[in-house]
Amino acid sequence: MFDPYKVREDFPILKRKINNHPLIYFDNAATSQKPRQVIEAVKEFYEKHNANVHRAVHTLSMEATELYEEAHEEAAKFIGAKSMEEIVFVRGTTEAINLVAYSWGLHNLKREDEVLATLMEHHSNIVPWEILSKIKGFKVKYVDVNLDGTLNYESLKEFLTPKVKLVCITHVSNVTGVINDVKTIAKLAHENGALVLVDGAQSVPHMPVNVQDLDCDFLAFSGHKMLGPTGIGVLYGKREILEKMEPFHGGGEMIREVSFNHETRRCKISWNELPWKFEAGTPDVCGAVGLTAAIRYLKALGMDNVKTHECDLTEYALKRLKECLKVTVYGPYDASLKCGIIPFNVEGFNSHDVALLLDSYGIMIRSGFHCAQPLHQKLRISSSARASFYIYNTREEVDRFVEALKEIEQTL
Ligand code: C6P
Repeated sequence: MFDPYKVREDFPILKRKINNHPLIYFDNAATSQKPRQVIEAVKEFYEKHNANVHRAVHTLSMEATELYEEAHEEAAKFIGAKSMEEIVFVRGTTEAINLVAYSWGLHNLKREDEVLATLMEHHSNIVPWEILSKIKGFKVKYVDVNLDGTLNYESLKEFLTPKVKLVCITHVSNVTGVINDVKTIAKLAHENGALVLVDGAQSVPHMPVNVQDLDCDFLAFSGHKMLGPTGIGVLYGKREILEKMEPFHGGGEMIREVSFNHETRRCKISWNELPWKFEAGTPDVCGAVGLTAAIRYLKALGMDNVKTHECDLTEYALKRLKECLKVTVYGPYDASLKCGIIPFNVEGFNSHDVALLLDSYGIMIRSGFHCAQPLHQKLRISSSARASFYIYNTREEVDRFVEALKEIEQTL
């Protein structure tokens, strides 16, 4: 098991004071902080290796290309993909899901089909499907969620008819932290002839994830939530599915050949091999280098340890929050069912006011509906405050958070 106090030494930002208090960063579900190792990898790339990739034959371009391809290899190993051909670099989870919608959905979904999502999806796993359904005429249906924030598996079985061609499911809810049994869901979906797209934005940074074990067809995640830079993320897809898909964006790098026929005055285009077919234009090379450093950092800690640490903090926080008499916590109280995310409200306060008051104690949390409005509607609340933990958070910080909340409760 790692020592979170030692881990903290790698994160320069954690030395900051905010409003005269030591910074407590509890907004990790929105984005994580970055360790020195990632910051230095990015700096070193720009100082020593910066060039475009897959284009020139000069030394710098070869070095940058090697680093860029190595990042695909690292990401593939991290999630247990069979090869780097299954790893497409995108800007983040949102772009990864849009890629599936337009490269797969646009060409495979018909009017009579259905896409099955759930009421706990982040908007980025709802909106692309609703937009596409307007173009193609298929229906998007939503699996129900129980009042404790867990998925209603009976509702899932009810909705999973042969009309369903794709199941879109978040691995971990960004509001409640609830972990969904995506392995079982993938099995059920496949028995029914549907593909499975897993939104791994809140799982890949926090627990071991193996795509071959889950047997999902697609997995989307963002580098910035797992110690990496913003602007880089991953779409994993099974090779045989990616091979049959049309490209997403058109441009340089994603083609093998564009030949102009002088008689017809048209261009004939053939696509590049995987994964470059889906990576049009100059990619975020530096982001990829930062992602490699982030993955190596997490691997050195061990993803099982990351999960255990967060589970411990969550269990401790849930127990201590019971001392706050005006605080209502949403989602299950059993920390083993979830990752380190705790949504709550304080009686008499708007969630944004709670976040602002906590900020005056140097504590950063998120407030609002966290891009998951249908789930808030299901829980019959318009918004919530949300504390979310990561590898550098400590029980001591949870104590200060609870003490601050107790003082805030007294102000009304
Ligand atoms: N959730 C949060 O505060 P991007 O923005 O593309 O990196 O990730 C989108 C996304 C998709 N799915 C889930 C489950 C997510 O949690 C997120 C991002 C942040 O909860 C920002 S809204």
